[in-house]
Amino acid sequence: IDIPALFKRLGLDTEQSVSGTYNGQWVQSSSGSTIESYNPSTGSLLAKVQVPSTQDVESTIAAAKAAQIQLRKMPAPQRGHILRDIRTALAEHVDDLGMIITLEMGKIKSEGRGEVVEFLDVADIALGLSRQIGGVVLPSERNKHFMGEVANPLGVIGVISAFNFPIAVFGWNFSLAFICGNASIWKPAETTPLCAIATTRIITSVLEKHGLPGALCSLLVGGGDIGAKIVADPRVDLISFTGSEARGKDVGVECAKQFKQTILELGGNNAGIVMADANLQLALRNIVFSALGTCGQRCTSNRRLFVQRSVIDSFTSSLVSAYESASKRIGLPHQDTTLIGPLHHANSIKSYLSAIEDVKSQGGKVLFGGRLLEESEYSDKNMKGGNWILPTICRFDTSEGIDIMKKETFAPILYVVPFDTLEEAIELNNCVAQGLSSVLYTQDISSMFQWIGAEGSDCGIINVNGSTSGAEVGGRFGGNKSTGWGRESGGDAWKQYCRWSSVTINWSNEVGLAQGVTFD
Ligand code: UN1
Repeated sequence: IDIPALFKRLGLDTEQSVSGTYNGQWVQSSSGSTIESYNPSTGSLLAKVQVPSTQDVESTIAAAKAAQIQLRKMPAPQRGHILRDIRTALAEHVDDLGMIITLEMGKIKSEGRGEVVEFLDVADIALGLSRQIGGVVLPSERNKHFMGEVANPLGVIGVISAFNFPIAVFGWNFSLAFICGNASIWKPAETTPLCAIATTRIITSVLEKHGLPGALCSLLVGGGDIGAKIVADPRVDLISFTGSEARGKDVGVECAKQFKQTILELGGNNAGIVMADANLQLALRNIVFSALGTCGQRCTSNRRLFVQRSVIDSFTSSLVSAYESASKRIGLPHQDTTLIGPLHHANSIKSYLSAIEDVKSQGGKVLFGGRLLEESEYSDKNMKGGNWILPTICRFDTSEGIDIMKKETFAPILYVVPFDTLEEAIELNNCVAQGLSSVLYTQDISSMFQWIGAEGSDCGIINVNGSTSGAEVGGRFGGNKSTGWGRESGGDAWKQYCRWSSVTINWSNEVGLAQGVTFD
């Protein structure tokens, strides 16, 4: 990658420390502290970004609030037109934005670009919705009374996003929040600030061209302490948080104390179930994608795999062969031939290695991987200094009492376990705290319907013969149980960004009381 040229095209001037605060203007912070962005593939420093001071946070929230008061006056279809221009500007930079994701997060080129496309796709949905958001008109039981619902803007939306989808998840929230008439304040992961700065630059230049305040798309780059300030501030009306269950719990509790709305997208511990009657080749291809894609660092990555006993041995050996060939394509993520990039952070290596230790001490067998990639195995000398590991398959004979399988480890570790009946496999799918995504491989129609029904998967996302990851934007995205219950992206997720009111208008000259009450 020609990094200086890429930075230049995205307006990133990284000669000195870069501002990480945008609130209508890029603020040179007086905090004196910076965070550093590293390339996970090489370990090299990409940029230093200034962390906002308490005063910067304060002025940013105030600016977002003032900007929202201006936006809420604008009819939603006009907001849609502006979003269309934002979409066009982002689409013009789709390859460069994809590449900055590849550079800073470490996902492969096709997945980096795909993530930007995910933003564009949600912008398409939001543009259409800008002419459709609203409530229903209801029949009143009273004479000459009108009843209905109105969806007004909610206010200021705090979006706290994770490193693994450093642009798309903000894009989902921003697009819907914007057409619903809200301002957003984005606190990205502290390890992916450049993705956020580049995206903010593009969006705000369009807002400004339309004479709107850039603070409608405010940015505060920093760590958990900055996020906590946004969460604690009463001027922020909704927090959309993506991250760990532990952090999510703190966010949820703080918001509950203030009766503040939340969208939480927390841990996933996603399972696949392979029935003996499945198209096994199709299952294999899908599992390889969902277990290895983004190097196992999607919330939707396939982590647990239950295989019917009669086919488990042959299926597992095909899986091991597939991992062997995929591992020959571990490499720098911007190269076309690469399938598997690095782990995003050096800390992820620690959790990967400690999970492998737990697998061994809890009776699991490592069938493939389970170690760091050695320097002699690097396909490019520039990989030195990066976070390189081998994707891993572990086999357990039972999942009972295996604590490591209850936990989401953000790395490509797949646990394979046998089962006998579909009911047992569904029970295994549902027995963890998390409930994000799931998939069943079968060709049997009754199994499919059982899987999607009341006695089936308890996850927010249910697939058949597809993969746990790679959901389309049209569906509501999110999970149940400890994943957090919130929904983003498609379906009726937009409703969460509105202030809903039931409206009754008496257009007669009589007092009309409901429920047959008289009060004369
Ligand atoms: C995430 O991992 O937080 O379904 C989002 C998927 C993507 C989004 C993942 N469309 O894998």
